Amino acid sequence: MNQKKRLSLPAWIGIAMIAGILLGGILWAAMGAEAADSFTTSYIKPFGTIFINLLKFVVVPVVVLSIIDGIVSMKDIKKVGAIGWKTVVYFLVTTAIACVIGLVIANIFKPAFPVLQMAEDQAYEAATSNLMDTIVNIFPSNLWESLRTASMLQVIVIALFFGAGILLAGEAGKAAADIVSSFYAVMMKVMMFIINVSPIGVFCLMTWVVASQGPKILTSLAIVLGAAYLGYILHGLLVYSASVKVFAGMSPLQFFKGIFPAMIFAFSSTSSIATLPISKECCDKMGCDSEVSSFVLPLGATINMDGTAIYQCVAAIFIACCMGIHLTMGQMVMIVVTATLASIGTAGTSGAGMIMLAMVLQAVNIDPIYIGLIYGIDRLFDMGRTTLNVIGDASCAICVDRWQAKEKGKKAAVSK
Ligand code: DAS
Repeated sequence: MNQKKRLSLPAWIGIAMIAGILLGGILWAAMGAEAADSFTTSYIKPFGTIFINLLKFVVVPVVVLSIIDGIVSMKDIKKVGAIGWKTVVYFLVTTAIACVIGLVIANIFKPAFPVLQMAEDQAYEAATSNLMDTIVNIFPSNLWESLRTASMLQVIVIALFFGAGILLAGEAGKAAADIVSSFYAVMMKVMMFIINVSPIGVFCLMTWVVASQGPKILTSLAIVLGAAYLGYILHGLLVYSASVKVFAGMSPLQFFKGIFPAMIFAFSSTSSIATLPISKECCDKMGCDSEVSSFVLPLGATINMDGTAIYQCVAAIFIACCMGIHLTMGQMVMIVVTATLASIGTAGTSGAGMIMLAMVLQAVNIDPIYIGLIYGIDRLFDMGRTTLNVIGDASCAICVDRWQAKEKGKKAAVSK
């Protein structure tokens, strides 16, 4: 009996996005902006709010568990020694550069971002604390209060401490590591369920945005999407080309040709974890030692997300701009710090980065509900950011592998 072919999630998200745009446009044209905004805000947006609330509900446990799980997965760091530390340093430096690129591009595109009339009725209290207060406030004084209030930087610091504690506890921490790993697997199932019902959220939020802002918002969405992709491309061409050239002596063209099959799969699947087998095969074909790629790639798919970091910086600036919010330099730095740390907590699965965006927005006091402005096209953002994430993991594997080979060569020369 022929199995009825079910539509894939991306197809449903695409249908929901188009249906939302059409319904929003019809309501805007038929009722006028004000009436359409009032109608959709009263009867349609609440269902989108439910979806964003579900995202906010999972963000704290997902961040805590994924960071702890990511740190604990480095338990072999003592075994792989130099590989481990080189890998973590490479990840953190490239992700921080990605955030800066994202911020610079977002600020260049800022004049083209719209200030939406909803900004007038949002009394926004800019974060008034100075940088030193911000740094002090990153460190939690009360575990439960940090978790209850979703103070995301404090949540991350808590996760880092517990992850390090489990690592340092050795055998005594093993039971805790297993519990974290089990809870993380459960939490990922919960998150994937929320992602799977996301077409409902996409439809409702897209309808509300287009009905209240008019079809002109689509131009703004195209601009912010273009800004993110410009960031993806610049980071990939500048940072990874320079890395493989300088640290691995490999021609960028040879590298991108070698990783191309993984790029295509990442772009279509929007999942770094699902792309792992192809990334591994590409790196091994480029001569990467299997021990290095077997350590770097899975770790990278868990904690290295340069594309996601760029997306979060660009999206945070876009949403702030739409809300008529001027972010200070201190808040931009806060976005870089939060996006870098958020990328560690982002799972290598479809749509995970958008969930972490809620965390970045909360760090600068912006209500995550305004993710709804761009959520309808998140899949389009995700295709590019996942591709960049995968390229970043592969470039790290190639560079660390060549560093190791050079060091082994030097040691051999010295011992002669
Ligand atoms: N889709 C995620 C990945 O697999 C990235 C993201 O959602 O930001 O890397």
